Amino acid sequence: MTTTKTLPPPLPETAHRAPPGPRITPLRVAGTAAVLLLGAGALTITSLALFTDSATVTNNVFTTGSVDINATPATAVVTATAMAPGDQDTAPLTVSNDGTLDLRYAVESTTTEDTLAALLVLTVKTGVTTCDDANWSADGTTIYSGPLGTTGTSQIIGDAATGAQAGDRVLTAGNSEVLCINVTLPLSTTTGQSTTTTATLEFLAEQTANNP
Ligand SMILES: [Ca+2]
Repeated sequence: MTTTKTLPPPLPETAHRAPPGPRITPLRVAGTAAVLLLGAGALTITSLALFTDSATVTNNVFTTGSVDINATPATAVVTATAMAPGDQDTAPLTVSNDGTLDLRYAVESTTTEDTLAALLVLTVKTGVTTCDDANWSADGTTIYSGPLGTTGTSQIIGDAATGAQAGDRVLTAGNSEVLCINVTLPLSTTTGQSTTTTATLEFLAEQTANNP
């Protein structure tokens, strides 16, 4: 008796491979990363779960002060036309510290020409009881007496340079003082007929604080 063994057919090629596992795709990688991130987030939330407290300091306010000087009247405090030697004009000028800081000020005068400006005598006084032509010379303290000014600007009172110089005048915040202004064409004048000059007085103020 002849026995014939029939071998089973060979397995197909694919049968030797490991069974298919989860396939790694980009979508699966992203999902894994998201899970890891969620885990880290959970850890952070856990670490904040402590007793804490804080304190604040409010209303730390700073405000700057101001230097504000004004002179009144602001125009034509003294004027004269057709002057003859011996003529004069006199009027009060109020200088005010309208700022919140103490100040010191200086005064400069600039004229439109130099000939008549050199002939006219400007006198500035403080403490004059009656500031008019008839009475200005009777009392008070002279703080300037000299030419009306120059085209190149002349120092009249004090010095506008930073700091305290001789003649600088101090005005505390909110206060004012009256200057008596007189301009005279001296009786001895022999030149300068038919001449006009215009003077501009400039009041220059600076803070006194931290400015010796
Ligand atoms: Ca000064």
